[in-house]
Amino acid sequence: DSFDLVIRGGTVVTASETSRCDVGIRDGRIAALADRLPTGSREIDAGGRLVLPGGIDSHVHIDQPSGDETVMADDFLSGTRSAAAGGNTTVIPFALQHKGQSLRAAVSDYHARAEGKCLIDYGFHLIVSDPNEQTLGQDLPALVNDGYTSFKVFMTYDDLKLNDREMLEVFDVARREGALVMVHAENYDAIRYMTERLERAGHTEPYFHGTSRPAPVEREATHRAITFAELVDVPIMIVHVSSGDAVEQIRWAQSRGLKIYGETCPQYLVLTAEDLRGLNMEGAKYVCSPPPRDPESQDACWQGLANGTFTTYSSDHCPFRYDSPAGKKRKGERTAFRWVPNGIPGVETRLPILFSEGVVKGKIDLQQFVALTSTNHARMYGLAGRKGTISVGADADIAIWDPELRRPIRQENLHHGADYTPYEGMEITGWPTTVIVRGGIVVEDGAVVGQPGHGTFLKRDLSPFAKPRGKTWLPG
Ligand code: DUC
Ligand code: ZN
Ligand code: ZN
Ligand code: ZN
Repeated sequence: DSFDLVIRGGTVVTASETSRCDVGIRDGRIAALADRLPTGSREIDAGGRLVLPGGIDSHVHIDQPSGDETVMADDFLSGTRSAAAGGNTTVIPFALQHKGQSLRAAVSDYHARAEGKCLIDYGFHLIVSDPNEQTLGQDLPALVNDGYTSFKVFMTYDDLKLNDREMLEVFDVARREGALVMVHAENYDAIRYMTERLERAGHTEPYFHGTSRPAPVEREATHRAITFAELVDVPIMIVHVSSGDAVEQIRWAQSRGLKIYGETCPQYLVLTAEDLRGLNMEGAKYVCSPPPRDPESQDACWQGLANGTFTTYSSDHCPFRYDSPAGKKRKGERTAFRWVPNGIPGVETRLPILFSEGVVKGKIDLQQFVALTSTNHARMYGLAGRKGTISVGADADIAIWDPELRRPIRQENLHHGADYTPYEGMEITGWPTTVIVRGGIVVEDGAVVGQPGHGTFLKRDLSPFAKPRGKTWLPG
């Protein structure tokens, strides 16, 4: 009954408390939490450091082809390497269904991409883009049953968007199966109209990406998604919320007793539309959707994190290389913002940014940090009990942090496949130094030492958050 590993003398933080104790690990699980545990086969001195549940990033895109010539900058090796270096022990990327493809084929495809490559544990959300009879009647229910208990729908993008009726149909299946729906809420037609007007006026630089999809575009779609969720009686998660307007919609829905959840991301806390300016195509480095907005929007997102409107804080890691025709810089005539792939890298910088800007600057406390970056993700996405906390019996997924380590974010120090970071030069206080996944050391004193294949696929339980209220407007 000795331990494989003992983490000694650190300050252990969970979503509910902070305490000084040793952590004893055996067979990949946390076996004991107490003062002065007996010696383990291996020991880590965590004196002066924080011992946190490993980060869970429930919104990342890895090795996700988009159907045109763009190529995502991370595969499952570099993506999970980068995630681990940033203090994460689990990621939940997406398995995207292309139109005309069966959902099952999409899932097999992503398993093949991930198999043997991951340094940390992973699950998959589904992206439903073709809600035909096969998808809704058979594949989706079967896959939910197989542990893919959440899926995303898009209200915009030519290749992905669902119309209102399709949204209702998909929501209805989610309610019946107990799955959690994630919604990308932006109004497709409004964006198209704005984009065409901007292009006619010659406004095609990356800066105008933001102008083409201002806050009302997000607010309207958020409200519409909430309305459908109420009609069908299904809980939904509004992902990557960027504006005070959308935060208000979510808060309004919550105050009416609806189960509407929200997620925000680092880019909405520390970037603004001004970052999309820049000579040549430099602004393309910041093109993501929804776009970064203004200081008032940043404040609203911070408030949403502090007051519980948001349940989760994720990266929306969606990396493209900047200096590449397969990435942000397209060749020939296709230099207008409409051709810039949407998405920015951030899985490695998510936690340090929230720690430094949030905890160190007093906007949130350590308990909130752990809840927003780990515990709530586990609860929201069916991993509670196994992941997201430091308690006896849970997987030994741990990040040891040096809360005083101060250094700037530099591309040269990151492990992702992108060739830039939108946060270059940002001063950060507090970095993860050692990361442990199911008892295996994946990052040691800042160096990635984990092995591809150590990360395993996670079948997830139904989310307790996805339980309907029991009040539907649906007939019959
Ligand atoms: N939505 C995402 O969730 N990620 C990247 C781009 C997008 O529109
Ligand atoms: Zn999205
Ligand atoms: Zn995303
Ligand atoms: Zn291993």
